[in-house]
Amino acid sequence: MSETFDPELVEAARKAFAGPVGFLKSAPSLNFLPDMTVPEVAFAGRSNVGKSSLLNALTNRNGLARTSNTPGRTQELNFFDVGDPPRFRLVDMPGYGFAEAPKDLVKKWRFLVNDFLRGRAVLKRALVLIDSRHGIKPVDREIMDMLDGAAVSYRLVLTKADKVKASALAEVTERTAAEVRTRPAAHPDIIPTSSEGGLGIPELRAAVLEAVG
Ligand SMILES: Nc1nc2c(ncn2[C@@H]2O[C@H](COP(=O)(O)OP(=O)(O)O)[C@@H](O)[C@H]2O)c(=O)[nH]1
Ligand SMILES: [Mg+2]
Repeated sequence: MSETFDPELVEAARKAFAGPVGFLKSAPSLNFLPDMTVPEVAFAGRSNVGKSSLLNALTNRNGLARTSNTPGRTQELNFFDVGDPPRFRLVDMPGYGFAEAPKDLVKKWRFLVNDFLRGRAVLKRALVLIDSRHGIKPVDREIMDMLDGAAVSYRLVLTKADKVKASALAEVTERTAAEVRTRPAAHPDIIPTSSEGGLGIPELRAAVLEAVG
């Protein structure tokens, strides 16, 4: 179940992420998407799952993606270029599942994400972030349904692994893997990560590079 990545791929990925990384643009609607010039990998997850922290850990830059304790309510797609000239692009998708979200905001999120997933030819993979303490929640199943429906291949990534004991991490990893086995577009292996401790970060970089390869 735990996956081993080719050391050469891991090293190539380390180098790719060590180079220039920059914020490209923010798209509040599909009219503002950047041109489809390079392959993309999108990051999805519930608000507060640790998405911004993970983007920062991957790129080794503290302030690249904003991190905070307050669940973000901005419904935007944020694009980051990796490499100069850009070799690939990371897409920070709007968080979902925050409490007291007004219905029209949820609806807007659903249309924006669904249209993006269905229309983005350069989108190679999505990474769906799951909090190690909570496992897959119903709102995560909704985004997985959208990904399966749009035939966008995706991987599940556990976040905040440092917050649970090793035994609990093994258990949630197993449980998560068991659930995605039935999903057509999901990769069978789960990557446990910690943005604080660095667990799984080299592997996640490798998974990104593999997808945009
Ligand atoms: N212990 C721990 N805390 C984390 C980790 N990743 C994120 N956090 C914390 O979780 C909160 C939400 O993180 P953030 O990256 O803003 O989540 P986002 O809403 O998904 O972008 C912040 O207080 C982070 O410091 C992690 O790997 N370990
Ligand atoms: Mg964030």
